[in-house]
Amino acid sequence: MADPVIITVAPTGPLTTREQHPGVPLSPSEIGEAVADAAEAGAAIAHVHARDENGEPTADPSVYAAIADEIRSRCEVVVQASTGVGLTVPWEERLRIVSSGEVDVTMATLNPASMTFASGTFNNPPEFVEALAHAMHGRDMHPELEVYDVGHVGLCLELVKQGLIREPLQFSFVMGVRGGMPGDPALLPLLRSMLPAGATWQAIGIGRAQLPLSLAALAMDGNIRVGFEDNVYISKGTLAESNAQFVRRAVELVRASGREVATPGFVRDRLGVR
Ligand code: KMH
Ligand code: ZN
Repeated sequence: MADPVIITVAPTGPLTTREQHPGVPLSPSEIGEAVADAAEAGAAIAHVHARDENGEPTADPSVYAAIADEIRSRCEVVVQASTGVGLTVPWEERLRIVSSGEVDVTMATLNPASMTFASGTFNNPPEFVEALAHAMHGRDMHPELEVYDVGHVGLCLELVKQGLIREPLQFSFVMGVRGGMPGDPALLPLLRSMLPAGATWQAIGIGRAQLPLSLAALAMDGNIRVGFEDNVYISKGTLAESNAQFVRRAVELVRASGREVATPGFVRDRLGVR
């Protein structure tokens, strides 16, 4: 019997603009509202990015703390803070999200390698990755391991060997970013075969890759992520009404696949997070 499907909503991201979608939530209260609607629809995890008053990505711990508060005052989802933040924010600032002690979340992202990302550079040097894993471990924040290429799995497993990440591991296969793996479902069996027993994984399809990768993940015991961070079109040429609409469609797909939708409580038990 396959596990229930964990639906993560990623409502904002670093790159999506109001020009691309007028409804992208930017302020902590907008993010709180969008996540509450998505949680009502069936999301169990909220993957969040902070923006400043100009709508630009920020690693300011106080904004992350405000987002977590806005979400927790409305719903029970597991809050996962992005430490990727945005391509223009230096890693020393990004580290403060988990090292400052200001942001009380139980999950945060860990991006294991530097890479070309769309038209920019995503800077994750080894000393940052190790410091991030160390800080998260010390604060009982569980990492979401974001894998953009096959070799990134091995880098994550090295951190496990060093005792910096505890099991069960949670992997995300991010596919369709320029500079990373293409959005091709045929890669999923290979990626899944590289994971240790007991790990969970989700497919993150960017743009038009979102729907086919969600369908493939559902057929393979995987989990899915939806939201404006990854894609704003519910179908070709049609903007989604909201992040919650993406979650409602994900729930329909999960049910059609014969699997159940996971609750936040299931996530907490499965991953051992608060
Ligand atoms: N900010 C992007 C470069 C994360 O959330 O940790 C990648 C990203 C990863 O969004
Ligand atoms: Zn993100």
